[in-house]
Amino acid sequence: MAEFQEVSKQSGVHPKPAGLVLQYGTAGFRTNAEQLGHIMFRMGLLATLRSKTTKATIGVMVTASHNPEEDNGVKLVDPMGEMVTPTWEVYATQLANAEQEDLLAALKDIIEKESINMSQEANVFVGKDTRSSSARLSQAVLDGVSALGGQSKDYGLVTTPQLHYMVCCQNTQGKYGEATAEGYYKKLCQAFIQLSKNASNCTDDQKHLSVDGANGIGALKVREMESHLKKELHITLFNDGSEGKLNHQCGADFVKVQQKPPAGMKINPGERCCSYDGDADRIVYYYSDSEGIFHLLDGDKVATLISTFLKELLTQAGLDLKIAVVQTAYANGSSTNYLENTMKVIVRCTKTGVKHLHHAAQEFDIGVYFEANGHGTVLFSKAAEEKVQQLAENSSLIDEKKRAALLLQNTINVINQTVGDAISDMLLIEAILAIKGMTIQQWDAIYTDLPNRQLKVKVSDRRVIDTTDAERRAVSPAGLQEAIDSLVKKYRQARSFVRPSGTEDVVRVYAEAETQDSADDLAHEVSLAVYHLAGGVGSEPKPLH
Ligand code: 16G
Ligand code: MG
Repeated sequence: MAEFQEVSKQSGVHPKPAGLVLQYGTAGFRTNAEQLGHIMFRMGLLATLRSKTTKATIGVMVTASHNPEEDNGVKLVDPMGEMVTPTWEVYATQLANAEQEDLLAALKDIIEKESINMSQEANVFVGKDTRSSSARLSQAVLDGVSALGGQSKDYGLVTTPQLHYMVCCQNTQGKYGEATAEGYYKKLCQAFIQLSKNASNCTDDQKHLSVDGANGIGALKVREMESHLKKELHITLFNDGSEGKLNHQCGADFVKVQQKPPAGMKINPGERCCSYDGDADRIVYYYSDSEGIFHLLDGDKVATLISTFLKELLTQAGLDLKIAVVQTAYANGSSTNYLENTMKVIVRCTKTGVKHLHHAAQEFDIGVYFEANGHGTVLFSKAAEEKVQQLAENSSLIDEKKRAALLLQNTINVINQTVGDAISDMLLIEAILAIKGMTIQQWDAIYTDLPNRQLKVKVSDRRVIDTTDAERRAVSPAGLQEAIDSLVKKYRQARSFVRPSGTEDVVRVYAEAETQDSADDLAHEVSLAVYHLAGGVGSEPKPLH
């Protein structure tokens, strides 16, 4: 067929190394950048098909998030700015792994299965992070789109959530916002400034925030946004990419995993600091106290702050909307306990990975979802947005109700509802702290995290571990869950679970308990159980102490 001639020709420019097999993981393909040329070209093809079948614009983001600079990756964005639907993740893997001579057959197979009308027009938005390989790889995506006759728009350097935002704006005909960087900054910053007007007596000190940009795209974009903030927030930017290496000893992942401040950042005691990850879809906060002790406020603390704020506003506005917090098994037990028993909000637990949390959050009027690692946002249902809007426009309201309705309206506008967004989350958090007149120490004191430990165990095939109950219980291999249960019983306030990683060839072990020593011991003992019952390779896991 003539329409595939260009595909054949161009695919020769981006050949697949024979035998190479890659999976569309939890959040797309991710590996060393040298291996990704063919993947990018093929994801350009796939996005074009997805666009034809949805009759909407599709996004393709070239990034490997918090991974090292040498890696790269790609994720597909569906019409409303959400992650691509699971059936198409399967197509992505099939297309990516078809040997060079089988590519057209694999492509035609998808066209047939989805009954795609090839004369339908296609539009694809492409974005990339700051990695040195990203320019070449995003060009390969663009080649894929044009090989199938699709139209593309290259947004160049953008954060992952910015690309999600653009896709949603485009497919809602501008109802969600204007599909430009300028439109994004204007919408978020205007809402932030409106929110900030409700902060009384905010001093310059309280308006100050230190940001670790992970030497990545988030740093560039926060700088671009600064003029829109009209001095309502004073940002000191560290790790802005001018010297350091992307994600190297900095960024949200480093800070969360190492539980220490990033390199390259000057921290004064008590000062509010935050870190983005390499594509700015995750954020964590932290501070150092007067004794120099480091305190991390992770995604669970963020979810608690935001949901407390929203719940108070709903009460003040007299709105009866169902609010829930969605977490994963990694959420600290103290956060779940506080949310359920003190705040009395509905809490849901899903499997790891943003798509699962996002999906669960959609079931409520207001769904606040955060992974402990800092990835999350707030979703408002159409009905909830309308109710808030009506209330905000109601001129006969008494002051307190009106104020609450307007705060809710601006919260809806400041938060990027398409996906977790470090910049947007930061603006909402900063506004809430200012409005509540709360210091980071007071925020941290809402509840105290249970000490916890995460470990990795190498096994010969991590697929032998199968889990249920949102990854909180192992159903295979036989005996593993029983072993974990009896180990957990030895410690107070203890909990532990294991799951195969979706991004690395390891089994992850999580344990929490009343003291750090107990959490460490439990994590080690559970690692040993995994090693012995699930085919551990290499030497036996060593105790931490
Ligand atoms: C991906 C996910 C993240 C999840 C992590 C788990 C997205 C955008 N990212 O980075 O949400 O926490 O994988 O990794 O969904 P793991 O399976 O290796 O533990
Ligand atoms: Mg990321």
